[in-house]
Amino acid sequence: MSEVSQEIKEFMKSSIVTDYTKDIQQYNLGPLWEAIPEIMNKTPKPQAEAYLWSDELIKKKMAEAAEIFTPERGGERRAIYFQNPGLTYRQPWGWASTTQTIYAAVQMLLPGEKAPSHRHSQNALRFISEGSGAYTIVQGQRIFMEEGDFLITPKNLWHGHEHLGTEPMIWMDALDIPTVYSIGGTFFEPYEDGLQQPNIPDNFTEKRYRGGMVRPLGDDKYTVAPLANYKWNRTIEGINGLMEFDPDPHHAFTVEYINPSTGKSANPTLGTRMQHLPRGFHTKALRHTHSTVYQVHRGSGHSVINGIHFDWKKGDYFVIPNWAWYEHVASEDSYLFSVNDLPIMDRFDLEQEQFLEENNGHQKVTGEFKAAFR
Ligand code: 1HN
Repeated sequence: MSEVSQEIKEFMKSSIVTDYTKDIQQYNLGPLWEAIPEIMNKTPKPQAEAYLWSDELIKKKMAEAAEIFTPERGGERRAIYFQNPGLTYRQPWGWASTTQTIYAAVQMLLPGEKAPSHRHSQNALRFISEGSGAYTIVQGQRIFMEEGDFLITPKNLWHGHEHLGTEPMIWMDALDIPTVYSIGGTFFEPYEDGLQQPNIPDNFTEKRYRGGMVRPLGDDKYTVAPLANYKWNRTIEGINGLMEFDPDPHHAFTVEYINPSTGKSANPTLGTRMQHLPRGFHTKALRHTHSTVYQVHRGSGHSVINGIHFDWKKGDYFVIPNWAWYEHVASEDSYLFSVNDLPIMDRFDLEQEQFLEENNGHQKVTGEFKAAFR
């Protein structure tokens, strides 16, 4: 914007302008001259903030929730979601998501519990933090889940869960709820009969893709979930292969989960990655249009996000907002699972990326984040 003269600045503050602004607002009309500086940022200025929720806090609150709620009593899923403090109570619909586009939560299912089937127009995914012996049933296919597995439930597929094992199961959920809500595309339907019964073999898609990069004939046609469960042992194989070569300076050793029929992101609107940072590795800083929610799957270290130091360890969750500078440092061998909205940015052709040049690609640290219950 060009320089505004002192005379114009004073005029804009005069009662002629402020009275007029007030006047038109009575008729549900908005003054663009007030709105422009608020909404036309030179670069993305998200309301979502960098934030971290500690493993201790999540475990404590989940244990309390387990005393109070069951999936039958108090809702369909025992899930606690991450409310970004920058978004809390500011969203027009009165609830806060984790980033502008992503809802992320922790869900716990106890032995013997069932979560009834339903379907919705949001795309969903799960990353398993702890436990085994529970299955999710997606369109009649029981998919057994184990630590480190990544599962997708793209939009409109019936899905429910049941725990046949003996230890609590804890996983991360992520959905594109805020995106679908804000564009007016929300549909939700409970299954009429509780938990859907199986009608195809257990772990069907996982078996069909056991070979990895060989694809069953006919699967070149797009389907939403040709592979529904990306097993940890296959993900780690992919990372171990990369580790035979030099790490990427900004991403170390990172793989993306993809749909084998298209090569695009496993979920249509949510990108997902597993990143390995060897002990002592320090990535160079970058920023990009898309936002990211991380779960520390293994290890410990810290990230610097817009100059603020965030310590993290196994079980913590943290948010990198749109266009925030960030870099990661591992104190131990670490594995970070992450969910991003890059497919949405790509769909709108909004993605941009920058690498920090100065100071050998490292930010100045100006403060430290203190997590609750660390
Ligand atoms: C959902 O279907 C699940 O299937 C988890 O476990 C969280 C949040 C909002 C709407 C649907 C699940 C959800 C959800």
